[in-house]
Amino acid sequence: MTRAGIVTVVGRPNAGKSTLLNKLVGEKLAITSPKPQSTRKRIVGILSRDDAQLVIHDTPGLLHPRYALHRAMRSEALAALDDADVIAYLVDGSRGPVEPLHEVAHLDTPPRAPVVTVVNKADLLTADARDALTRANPDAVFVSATTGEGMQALEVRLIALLPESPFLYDSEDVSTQHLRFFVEELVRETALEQLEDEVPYSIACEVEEFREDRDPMYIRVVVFVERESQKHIVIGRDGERIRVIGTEARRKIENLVGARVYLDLWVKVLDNWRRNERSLKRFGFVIPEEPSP
Ligand SMILES: Nc1nc2c(ncn2[C@@H]2O[C@H](COP(=O)(O)OP(=O)(O)O)[C@@H](O)[C@H]2O)c(=O)[nH]1
Ligand SMILES: [Mg+2]
Repeated sequence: MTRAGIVTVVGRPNAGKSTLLNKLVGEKLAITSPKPQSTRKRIVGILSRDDAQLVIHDTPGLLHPRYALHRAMRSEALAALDDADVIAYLVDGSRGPVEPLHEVAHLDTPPRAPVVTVVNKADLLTADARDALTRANPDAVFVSATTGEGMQALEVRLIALLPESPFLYDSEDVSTQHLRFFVEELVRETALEQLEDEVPYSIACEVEEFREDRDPMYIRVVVFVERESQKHIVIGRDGERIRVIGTEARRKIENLVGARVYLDLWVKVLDNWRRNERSLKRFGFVIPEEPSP
């Protein structure tokens, strides 16, 4: 008898959802950042054990939507909640008491799937803080997605709640998403690391050409920004900043694909794309009909 199903990880921005996905799967699939809202689309990672397969869906943080991109991100997180067989509700333990999921997600009805409350960043907790959280949340699992503390216990809890089912994917698979998507994400993560203020949030990346048959592999990525002034910032004086982004991103991509890569980066302006539904659709975002509350 095997168990298999979807484990959806939800929570506020910066709780450590993407770090947790990477730790569970043992691969760097999802980009992570101290800057909030780094995850915009669902990321799927697959963890296969002898008798269980967890198809883990990492989601954008639950936040109050302020513009069209946020609405798409929130609707993606809510859709992932709907798809879940088990929900891992991740909270940052260092930020005080655990708020109920339905409040954080503004849900009218409780989710269908069972919820496991996961208190993350246990490595930052004093003994007293941990005691208080344990008393208030006796069923919570304490983990640290960075040190790996509590991962085993979490896995056991999640597997016990999965339905009996044959494996949904080959046990060798680590994701259902294409290499191109991960390449775009790695370039975006690197841009996030190298840029400050509002610019990181204005970045979107799109693979234009992907030639696996060449050595080195040829990959052209367009880095979109929202305004001309941001383009100058991303390129930097004498092209210095885009060169640093390119070098760093290429290293990460080479790690992922296990081959030499020639990364060709172009910076273009797509006016106010975060607020423009047509641009968002072009980047593969699904905009809900009605603005969410
Ligand atoms: N100290 C500590 N930091 C963590 C832990 N998990 C995540 N972080 C950090 O929290 C920040 C946000 O992580 P990320 O996974 O991007 O959060 P997400 O927005 O929920 O996906 C990053 O700087 C992570 O390195 C943890 O267990 N302990
Ligand atoms: Mg994330």
